[in-house]
Amino acid sequence: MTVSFRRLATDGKARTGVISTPRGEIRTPAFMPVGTAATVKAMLPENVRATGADILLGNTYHLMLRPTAERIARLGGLHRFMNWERPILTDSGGFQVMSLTALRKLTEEGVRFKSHIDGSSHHLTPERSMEIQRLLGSDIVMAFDECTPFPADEKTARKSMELSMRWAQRSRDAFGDRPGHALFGIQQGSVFPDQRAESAEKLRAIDFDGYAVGGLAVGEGQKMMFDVLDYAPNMLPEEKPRYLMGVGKPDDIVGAVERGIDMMDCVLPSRSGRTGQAFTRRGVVNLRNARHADDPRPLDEECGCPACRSYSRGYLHHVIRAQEIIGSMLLTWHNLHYYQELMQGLRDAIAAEALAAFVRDFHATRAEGDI
Ligand code: PRF
Ligand code: ZN
Repeated sequence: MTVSFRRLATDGKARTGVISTPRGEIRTPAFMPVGTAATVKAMLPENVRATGADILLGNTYHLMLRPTAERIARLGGLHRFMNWERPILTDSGGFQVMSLTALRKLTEEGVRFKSHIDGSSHHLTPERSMEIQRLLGSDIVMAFDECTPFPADEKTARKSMELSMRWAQRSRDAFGDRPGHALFGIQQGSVFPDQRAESAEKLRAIDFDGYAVGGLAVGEGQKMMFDVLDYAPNMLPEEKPRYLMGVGKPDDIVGAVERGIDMMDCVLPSRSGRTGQAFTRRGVVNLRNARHADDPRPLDEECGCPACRSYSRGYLHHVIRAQEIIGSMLLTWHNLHYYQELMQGLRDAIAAEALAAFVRDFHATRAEGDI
């Protein structure tokens, strides 16, 4: 069995469909919760599933350092290891090396770096990244790339993009033929349309099972990101899934889906849950705020998650302030539930060709800032 993408409906540039894998179907547009260290922090896998997630994201960088890909392979692969039998997409490691390590050296061959955990030395190359992602048993493997930092001048961006395209070919060659597993290429090119086009051309010539838009959400701001998303996804094959890496806030997700993106991942719902920030239809609620201390109402009256069904704002405020573990659990659950409901709303709206009305209502219901 192979990995395939079926588009079921479109509305403007937006698409809804299904990615089929031997480990199950992924409804698109899809939001992938981040399970960096073989866990979606503060959540049991069955609870992540209960929020509506079809697929998780894992990280080559973290897992190669601890507990190592070889150990995970010996223990039956990442799915068995973390008790998540559905699809897993793994990022290829380069992005995390560049954002998490202080000591690193980038060459044509790959990137040498020292672990942020124990200072040990490692060398990550396209070939080693493919090997690690194979040992993990990842269903969707990402090509090894360099996420071009922002801002970059045209010359620097071009050098970086061209390196990523040579690494994309090496990733393809090293990945080989693995039925049931998919390899996605990653478009770079910063904010330069001609470079995005050239990157897309190179990736199409190599031929991937899906294509990511990389190098965005790196400090350029939403307006500039949307400007790039107005043209970059169109350059990628229409019949393959398009994945926007590391995005984003709810309004980023809505804007990306309107522009033809099918998959996204972000630490925001899980990470901000642990600090007491909750996403709701009406906007962001910061439960650390003292005004919630005596509030008997639920976080969100319309939400069906455990945090909103069984607890008051006063209780959530207390457990977050007291740094009780259940505070992280409840707010992560709520945020992931909210994100997955948003994705279901987007899928339904696209299927009904009513995305414009959905987006209008989405923005009309939300307040700017803390509510
Ligand atoms: N490349 C890879 N992972 C990523 C990115 C990228 O460009 C981004 C950019 N937002 C997030 N994660 N491999
Ligand atoms: Zn809730």
